[in-house]
Amino acid sequence: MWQGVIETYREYLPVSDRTPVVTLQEGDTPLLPASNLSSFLKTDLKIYLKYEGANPTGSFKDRGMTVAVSKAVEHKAPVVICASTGNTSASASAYAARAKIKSVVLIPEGAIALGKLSQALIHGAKVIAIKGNFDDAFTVTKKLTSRFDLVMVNSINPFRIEGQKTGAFEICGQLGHCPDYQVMPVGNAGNITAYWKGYKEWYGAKKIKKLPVMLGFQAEGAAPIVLGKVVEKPKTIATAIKIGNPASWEKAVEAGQESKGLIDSVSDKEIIEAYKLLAETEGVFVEPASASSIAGLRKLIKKNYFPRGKSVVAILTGHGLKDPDRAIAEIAKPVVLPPDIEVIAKEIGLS
Ligand code: AN7
Repeated sequence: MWQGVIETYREYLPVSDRTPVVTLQEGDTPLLPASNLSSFLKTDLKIYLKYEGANPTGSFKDRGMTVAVSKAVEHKAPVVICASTGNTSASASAYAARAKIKSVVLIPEGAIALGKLSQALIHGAKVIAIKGNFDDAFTVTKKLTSRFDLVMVNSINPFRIEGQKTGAFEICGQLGHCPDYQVMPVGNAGNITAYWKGYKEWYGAKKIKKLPVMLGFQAEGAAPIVLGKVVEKPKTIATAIKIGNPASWEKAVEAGQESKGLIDSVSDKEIIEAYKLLAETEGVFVEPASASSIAGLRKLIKKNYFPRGKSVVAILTGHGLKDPDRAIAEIAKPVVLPPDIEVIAKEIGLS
């Protein structure tokens, strides 16, 4: 039985016999070959989709949260706290519930997707909506943590990065080798930091013979790393990555540079196109932030960035059901008809 990322990768994680393992059996997510997408994009790239939306709370955050909450319990922390654009709060509140400790989540008022808010509420977190954006919520959370006995479980908590690096281990195991390229969204920049650390450790442990090129994508209206300056009022429909001052900024730049990759941006229009394309061609429903991986991949294919015959893994960080409002807003509504066989048959085009 799969026992979650701590048991599976125990020797590569900062845990000991004294660490109580708090797990929802996260990890072991699908790595789907995406040949329909390759055909559509007219590329010979071998594209794989790492579907992190298949984690227990519907996002990649669970890999990091199992380690962060387990360590918090080991250190007898009574309360975990985070600022969040949604997925961190969903994950933190679920793992805290399982650990029987309290969770507090600070979210930007009116700016997180419905599914994520419902998760934090149902798991019993103390949910506080901040009058401000994510960056404001993050700053005040850090201040609270320095004054009170709280463990912050954002990705500035190094245990989060440790857990999330297992995504890299898993991809290499599933593929049987290291991919040539990896594309992923960048928000607070913890995940690109974690993946790059994971690949380097796996290389150091001689599990893989080379390292991938790391390609990170921010949303155009929230692209501080690309612009080289803090964005005071970030703007994008991809609420998960609506972040103007990422905590792991330097580490993300480092991952891009060391791997000879890049950090670039994609527009909301490109994100929405990729969002629909992925759902229509591969049957994979992701949230908009995750579609920035595919939007970025598409942008680079158009620029002839990739040499022939290479492989690329796209990290799909969160499930589409997190943000149902966005899907409904983008697609035409269902037609409403009476329960009449003739009328329905005509609408389908059968008669
Ligand atoms: C679906 O939940 O920052 O670059 O507070 O939810 O590691 O921040 C979420 C980020 C990508 C960006 N995709 O990852 C939060 C939060 C999805 C996300 C990212 C997030 P990082």
